Amino acid sequence: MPFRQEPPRLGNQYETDRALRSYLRRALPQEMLEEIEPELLELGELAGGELYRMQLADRLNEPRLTQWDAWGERVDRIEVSPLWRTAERMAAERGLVATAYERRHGAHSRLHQFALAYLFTPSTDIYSCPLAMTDGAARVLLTSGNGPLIKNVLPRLTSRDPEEFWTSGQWMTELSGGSDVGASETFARLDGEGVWRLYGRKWFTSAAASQVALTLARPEGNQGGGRGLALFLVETRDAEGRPRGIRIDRLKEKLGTRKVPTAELTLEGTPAVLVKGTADGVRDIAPMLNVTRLWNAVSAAALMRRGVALARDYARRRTAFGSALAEKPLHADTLAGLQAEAEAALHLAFHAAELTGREEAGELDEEGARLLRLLTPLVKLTTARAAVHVAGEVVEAFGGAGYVEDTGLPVLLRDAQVLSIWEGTTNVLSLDALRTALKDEAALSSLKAEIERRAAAAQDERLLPAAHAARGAAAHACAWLAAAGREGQTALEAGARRFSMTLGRALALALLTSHAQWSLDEESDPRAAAAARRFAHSAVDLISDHDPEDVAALLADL
Ligand code: MFK
Repeated sequence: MPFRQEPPRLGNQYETDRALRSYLRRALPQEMLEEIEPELLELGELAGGELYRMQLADRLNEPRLTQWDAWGERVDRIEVSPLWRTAERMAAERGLVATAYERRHGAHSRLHQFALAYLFTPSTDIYSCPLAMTDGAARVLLTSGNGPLIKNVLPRLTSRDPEEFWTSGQWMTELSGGSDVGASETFARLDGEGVWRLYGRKWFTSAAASQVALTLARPEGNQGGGRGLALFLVETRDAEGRPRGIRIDRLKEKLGTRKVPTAELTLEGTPAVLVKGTADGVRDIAPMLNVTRLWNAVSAAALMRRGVALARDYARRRTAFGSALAEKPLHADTLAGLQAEAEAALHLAFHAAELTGREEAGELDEEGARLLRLLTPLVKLTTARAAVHVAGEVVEAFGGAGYVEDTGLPVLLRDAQVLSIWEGTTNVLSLDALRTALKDEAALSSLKAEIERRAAAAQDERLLPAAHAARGAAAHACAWLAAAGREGQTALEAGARRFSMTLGRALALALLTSHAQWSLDEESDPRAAAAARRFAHSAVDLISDHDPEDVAALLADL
């Protein structure tokens, strides 16, 4: 028989996810889990079967922009890939956004929703992007108090009927800056009929095929910076499907997320509705940022899980030097490190989801809400960085096959890379976390206390060093903040990423440790403890200071 290599295969992505199932068993009331499990099993089956096969078959399809029709009419139509069309329908029917707003399970509804999203995301080519933004827009509208928008638009965003369901874009980035949103140049003018009209260019608008979008513009006469911007809602098309004062200049040629129709737009008097006031738009859109950052974290955990599932399966099917890769000590050791990273990300992302759900259900006190404000950027940046690392290792675990497009593997790395860029880069979010920690000492103290409380749950002797490492890293980060604060702003900013990553990874370790104790006690399962021990040895405490002269020397030419 000539040599024949079997491709990697996926099983039911819920059934085979020990870490997710164990987490949900702990976090959810038993009767709720029993109620939602059939849905999770069904989606897990689709994600590992039909949807995954469709995804492989859909590999070469990309969104298409048609700017003109045959008769010279400007139409700017975007056609998305077949898998995206399926994903849109499924997402509505399965309540990928709606679940969080129907609140059938009160504070636990967010966990229900994100368990679905975690299963759905890796098999639907980043359709999670429009869903994240739709969820963020729904949250913004709900908190805005804008009666007409809550009455007319919110039900669309949270509908389970594919014919009714609308997605929302989030148009913030301009040529002048993706991070420095306050530098936006788009302006808003009231026309003679009292309608706001927007003029300007939006340089990076993800999922431009959405029916509505939230965007920022400066009402004429307003001050510069973020304070002078106002938040608007735009309905993108008229009843005939023509763009409403919007020109789609082109689709972006991106490294990854190539199924996402990310566009450059020119707003040419686009009619828009004020969501809240005529200023403070950055503050008004912030709830959307926090929701999309949470989606980002869940997506990061989900994509890591997908990569590791494929690599683990392949290791059993691939033979080299006389035995399966899974039997090779070094290969097994490498995969074990990736599994621990993926489990850490799962706990971190779902911890933030848990708090978000409690906040929305009115169960979080003032202290909890401030903790969540600090936690959200930390969770986003920590999981995104880990996802890029894990995706790189996953591709490598396949050798040359991981580098070849028609295996469907390189896309894992390309798509993972976006997670640390959009919705706030690692550095921008590190600075956001630093500012929040400095402004709100109580939030940092709450986070440290949370890490200590989770670590203290570990009683098993073999978990104690991991618990100790989590507490030590958190204490080190807090001590560094105090010392750098005495040195001044330059020292604080230069160390902000190490500070944030240390807090994020320390919290992940503490969560893993406390869950591991629960799993030992309640499930007699030693595997979560193995993940905690492994993660404890994977660069949790990153605090260090570097001489600014060394930094300058390293960046000096010649
Ligand atoms: C797979 C799923 C992924 C999801 C899909 C994503 C696709 C989307 C593609 C994109 O759109 S990428 C574009 C994303 N862009 C960003 O995320 C912007 C990154 N930059 C920042 O986050 C900056 O920190 C920020 C723009 C917010 C800074 O702007 P400013 O003008 O310097 O604002 P400032 O002074 O920091 O904040 C203004 C107010 O908002 C303050 O409140 P007050 O007015 O009461 O003082 C802040 O406290 C508040 N604020 C800012 N960020 C907040 C927040 N409040 C709550 N949560 C936050 N995150």
